[in-house]
Amino acid sequence: NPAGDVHEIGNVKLVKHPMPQDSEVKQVFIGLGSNLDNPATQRQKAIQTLETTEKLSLVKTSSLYKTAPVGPPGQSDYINAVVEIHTSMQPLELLSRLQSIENQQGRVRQQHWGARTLDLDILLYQGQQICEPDLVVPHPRLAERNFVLIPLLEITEDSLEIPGMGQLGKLLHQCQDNPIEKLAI
Ligand code: A4P
Ligand code: MG
Repeated sequence: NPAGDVHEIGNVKLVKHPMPQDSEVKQVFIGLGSNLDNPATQRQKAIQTLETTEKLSLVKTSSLYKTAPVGPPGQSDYINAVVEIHTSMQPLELLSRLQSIENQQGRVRQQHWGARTLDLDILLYQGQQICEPDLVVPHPRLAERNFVLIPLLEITEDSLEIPGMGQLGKLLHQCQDNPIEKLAI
C-alpha cells in the first residue's frame, strides 16, 4: 500500500505513513580546524553556533588537540577537534550551512591549505559515500591525517567503519605520525 501500512482496530482504520526520507536524522562527524585569531575561541564559537543551528543537534565533542601544520610552511600550529552531530539536513545543505559559519567567523580563502580562522569539514555522513563536484565524503584526506583520526577515535571506537577506507583503528595505525598534543581544556 503506497499510502502506508493500514491497521484496522475494530472499525477504526490506522494508517502508518512512512517518514519522508528528508526528515530522517543522520549521524555526521565534522572536523574543526583553526590556526588563526585565537583558535580555541574560534572552536568555542563554532560549537556555540552549531548548538543553536536548526535541524542540527550536537551529540559529542572531542577534546582540543594542538597539531603541527600540514601544508604551506610558516603557518602557526592548529587547533583541531571533531564533533558528532545529528542532522536532518541533506549533505549539500549541511555543507553550505557549515560554509556560512566559516564565513561568519571571518574565514578568508587565500592559499590552498593555508592559514584559516575556521575550517569545518564533513568527515562522515551516515556511512554514505558521496562524490559530487563540491562534496566528497568520507573526506578524501581523512586517512592521512592523525589530527582527524585521533579526535574521531576519542568520540567513537576502533571498529568504526570508514566507507571505502576501512576501520578507524587500522587507519590510525597506518597513518603517518604528525606532532599532536591533546589539550587539557
Ligand atoms: N569539499 C569537498 N569535500 C568536502 C567535505 N567533505 N567537507 C569542498 C568540506 N568541504 C568539502 O574547501 C575547499 C572545497 O572543498 C569547498 O569549497 C568544498 O566544496 P575549503 O575549506 O574552502 O578550502 P581548504 O580547507 O583550504 O581546502 P581543503 O582541500 O578542504 O583543505 P583541507 O584538506 O581541509 O586541509 N594542518 C593541521 N595540523 N590541521 C588542519 O586542520 N587543515 C588543512 C586544510 C591543512 N593543514 C592542516 C589542517
Ligand atoms: Mg576545508
